[in-house]
Amino acid sequence: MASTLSLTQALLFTTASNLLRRNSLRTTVFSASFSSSSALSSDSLHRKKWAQPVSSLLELGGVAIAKDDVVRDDPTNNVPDNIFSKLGMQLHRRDNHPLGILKNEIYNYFDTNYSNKFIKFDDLSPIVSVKENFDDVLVPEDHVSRSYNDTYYIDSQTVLRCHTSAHQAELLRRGYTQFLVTGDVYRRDSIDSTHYPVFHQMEAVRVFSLNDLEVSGTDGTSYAADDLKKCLEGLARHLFGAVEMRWVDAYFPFTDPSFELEIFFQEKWLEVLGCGVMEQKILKKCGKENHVAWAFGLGLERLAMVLFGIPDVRLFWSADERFTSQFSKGKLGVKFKPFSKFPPCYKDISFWINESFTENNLCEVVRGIAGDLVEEVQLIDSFTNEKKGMTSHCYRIAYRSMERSLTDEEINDLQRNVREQVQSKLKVVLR
Ligand code: FA5
Ligand code: MG
Repeated sequence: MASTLSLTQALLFTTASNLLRRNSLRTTVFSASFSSSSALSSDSLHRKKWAQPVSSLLELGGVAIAKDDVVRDDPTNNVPDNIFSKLGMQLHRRDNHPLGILKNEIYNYFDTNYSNKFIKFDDLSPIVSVKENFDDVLVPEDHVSRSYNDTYYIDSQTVLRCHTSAHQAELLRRGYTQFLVTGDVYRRDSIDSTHYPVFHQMEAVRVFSLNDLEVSGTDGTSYAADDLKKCLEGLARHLFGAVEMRWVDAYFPFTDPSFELEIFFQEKWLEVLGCGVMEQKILKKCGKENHVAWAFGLGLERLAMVLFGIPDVRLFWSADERFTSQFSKGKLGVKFKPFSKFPPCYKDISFWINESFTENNLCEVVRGIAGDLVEEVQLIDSFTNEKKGMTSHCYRIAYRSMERSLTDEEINDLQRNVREQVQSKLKVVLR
C-alpha cells in the first residue's frame, strides 16, 4: 500500500537512476506479449480499478518515490498519472484479495512439493533498467516490446517492468537457483475486459547442475523441459482439479524450447502462462556455466478469473466492499457473485488517422480521461479514401462502471473530453 514518507526521505532519492541504484543494492519485464504462438488463446486480460486519489509520494521495495520521479513532461517519459497511481498498490500482497489468495496457494504448492526450497520475492521494485527488462533476457534491439508504444518508460534507460522476467538475471547473479518472483507488471495496451495496463505475474526459475544430473548438455535440456511440465501440470491440478489443458509451442527470446499452457475456460482456450528452458547465454552471463534451468511466467489475473469466476479485470482493483468482502484468506474455491450489472453506454468516434497513430496511444488518451469507466475501445470501421490518400477509423467506446450507473451528462462530458484530446494529443482530424 502506498505509504506517505517524510519529505526528507523523498529528497534522498530524486532521479530515476538513483532509484535503480538503490534497487540493485537492496536486492534487486514486457509490453507486447513476448510470445508469438498462434493458438486461439485470448491473449490478455485486464483492467483494474481502485478509487484512490493519486498520492504524490510512495514507497517501493524500501525506496521512496516521488511522483516527479516517475511522471514527467519530457519526450523520454510516457507514464501517465493513472499508471503512477497504481504503483505501490501491491494487490498480490493482500491476503484477502483474490490475487493474494492465489499467490499464497501457489506458494503452498511449491513449499509442499519442493520442501520449501524455492525462495520467494514479492516486493521487488517495478522500476527497472532497460538492461534488466530487455538486455539481460536477450530481447532483440528491434523487438516490438521495447517500443514507447508498448512499454512505459520513465526515461530512456528506465522502465516500469513489463514482465517479472526482468528479475531473472539479477537473482541468478546473486546466487539464487530456485526462486519465485511475484509482482505488478505494466504494458501499454488495448482496452477490453481481459486487458489492463497493469497486471500481475509470477515468475519461477529452477536451476540444475549438469554434474548433479550426470547428463549431457542436450539431455539436460530435455530433462529440464520434462521437469518444468511436470511442475506446471501438477500446479494446474492443484489449483483447478481436473481441468482441460494443453501445451502449445511458443517463442520467447529467453527460452528454448518455449511453451505456453492453455486452459479451457468459458468455451475458449485461455493462455495462462509462458515458459521454457532458459537460454544458455543467460546462465553463462550469470556465472552458471554447466547448468541448465527452466523458467515460467504466469498471469495471476488470468488464473484468478478462472478460479474465482471474475468476469472483468477491472474488478481486481475495486475497493467496493461488495467485491472485497467476497474473498478471504486461504479460501480458494469461492465463486464471485456479481453485485451489479449496469448497461454499457456506447459512443463512437471517427477520425482520419496520421502516420504516427496507434491504437495503444488512443487507449492511453481514453483511459487518461475515463479511467476505469471505460470498458472497451473497439475498432468498428476503417476505410481508405484513395484519392485523398487518407484512412479513417471509427472506434466504439463502451463506458460502464462496475459499481454504479452513470448519468448521460457524465458520459457526454467524458466523450467531449475524449474528442478534444484525441484531436489535440494524437493530431488526428475528427470527422
Ligand atoms: C511473458 O511475459 C514472459 N516473460 C513469460 C515467460 C517467463 C516465458 C519465463 C518464459 C520464461 P507473456 O507476454 O506471454 O510472456 O505473458 C505471460 C502471461 O501473462 C500470459 O500467459 C498471460 O497469462 C499473462 N498476460 C499477458 N498479457 C496480459 C494482460 N494484458 N493482462 C493480463 N495478463 C496478461
Ligand atoms: Mg503470451
